[in-house]
Amino acid sequence: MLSGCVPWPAEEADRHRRDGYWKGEPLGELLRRAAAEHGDRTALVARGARIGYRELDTRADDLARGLLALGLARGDRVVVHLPNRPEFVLATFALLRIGALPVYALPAHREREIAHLCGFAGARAYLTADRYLGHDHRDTARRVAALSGVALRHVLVAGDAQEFTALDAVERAGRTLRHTPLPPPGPSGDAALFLLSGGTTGLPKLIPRTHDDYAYNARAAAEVCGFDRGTVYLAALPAAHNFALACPGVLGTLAVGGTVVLPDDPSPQESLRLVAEERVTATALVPSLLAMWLDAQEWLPEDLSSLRLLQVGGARPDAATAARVRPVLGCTLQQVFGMAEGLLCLTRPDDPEELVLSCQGRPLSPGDEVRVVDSDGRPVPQGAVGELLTRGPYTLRGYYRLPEHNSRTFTGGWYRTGDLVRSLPGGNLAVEGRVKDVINRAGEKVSAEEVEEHLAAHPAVRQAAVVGERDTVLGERITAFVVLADGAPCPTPAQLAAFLRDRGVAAFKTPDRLTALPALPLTAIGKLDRKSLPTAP
Ligand code: OOB
Repeated sequence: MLSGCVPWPAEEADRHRRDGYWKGEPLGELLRRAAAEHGDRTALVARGARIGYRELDTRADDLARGLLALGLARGDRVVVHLPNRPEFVLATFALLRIGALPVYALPAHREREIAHLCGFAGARAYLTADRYLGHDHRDTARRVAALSGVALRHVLVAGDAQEFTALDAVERAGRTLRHTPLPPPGPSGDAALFLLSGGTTGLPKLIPRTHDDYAYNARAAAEVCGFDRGTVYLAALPAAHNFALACPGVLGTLAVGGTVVLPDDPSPQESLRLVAEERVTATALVPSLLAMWLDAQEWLPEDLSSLRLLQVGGARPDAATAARVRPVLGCTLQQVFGMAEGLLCLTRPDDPEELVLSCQGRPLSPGDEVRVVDSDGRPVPQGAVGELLTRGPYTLRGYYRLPEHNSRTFTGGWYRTGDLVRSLPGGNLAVEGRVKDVINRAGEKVSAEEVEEHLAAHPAVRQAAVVGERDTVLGERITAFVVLADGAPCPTPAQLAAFLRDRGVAAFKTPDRLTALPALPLTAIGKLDRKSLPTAP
């Protein structure tokens, strides 16, 4: 077990194996098995190119050998910062096969987040793309590599690498080494990869997911969603996010021999065009993107007759938007309440429509345990709102290298989700709010504390407080209150956005509203009292 990761207690691990959840298969083998069974079928479609299972499997091995030749080895952490391109999938399997651990950054992250991840994970390598959506990621790489505290040995770039190492050259080098055996896979109970937490604290925390637990996550989600070799899954959300990676997402689709379609850009137009062109059967969206799909489809309809299942999660959709799915898109809605930490709740494809529209689903696994408790940790009566605690075969037992935080967030193996839910008959849950200081902006989780720290660094700002406010388009918007430095003018929205961009912060963390106040409300013991901030008119 990698140091800094928290294992399941031995008896529980035994139980998860006995109950058949953990199969002892390394994640890198998921593709190997699929290639053996579905060799000639199409695994990936991107920019019109099609990659078959056998080819993908061989190329992943080539890249794995190339990475080994570079000096990467078991236990090394590699920050993977790639959009939804074939290289994302190739690099994932290549790293898994050599026992190096991908740390998945989101495409929108910039050098602040990347530097933190590289430093905190002690990453050996940073893997990114040349350009994506107008941003030159090689610039990010240059800035990160120049920072102290980051001990990167390699910067690998998919596409035009300039002064960095080209990923395709690593793969080519690996192709010449086909006679060298790959190292045997490590124990399947070890961490395989790191996902990022939805950000309650300053910067993202790392969530270790083991081979056993993540393979189960992907397989079980694929089963519940009825995925099979006929499934064509469109990765409309970043594959670096748990939802599109393994719920069932890319991994769940590949596990059953289906086809993954990777759009060139995340726009609804491009996605809807691909649904029609590739006969997509399933996809996953956050509610704000769903609303855009619905509008786009009403204005410029595409042939969506192949689409069967539309997963919506990451935030709670409003009832009116959810109700438009069947009439406008002609497919079944599935509500998904999940978290990178583990627990996944889903409505089932054959649930009655009224149920699907009224809750966020029920746990994926019979091995999932949930409790709904009051602020003293006592169970609330059925149907009452309380905080959700959970544990089970694919929910983490601790964040990477954060023992103090872990001692507050986990009790007896139970993970405190920070989400307020109501438990309904049949084990379904309705998400009612949260107790954590996170803003859920269009499904992106933004830590209030992190944005406050950035704002307080602005020369015109003395103090800052950040909250989420309801917003019809975003679900929640980021509202900031600042106390200005003596005589300083309040920054305009454009100035503020430029300031945060220059600091290398992901654009989705920029406040949508900014208001100057003479002072911030404090609690009796002098802490910031976010609840007493003025609310929007
Ligand atoms: C997904 O994962 P994360 O890690 O980005 O965010 C998790 C948090 C949850 O704790 C909850 O606060 C919120 O996002 N959330 C929802 C929700 N789904 C997630 N809140 C209300 N309704 C929902 N349906 O967001 C994620 C991971 C896997 C699958 C789907 C979503």
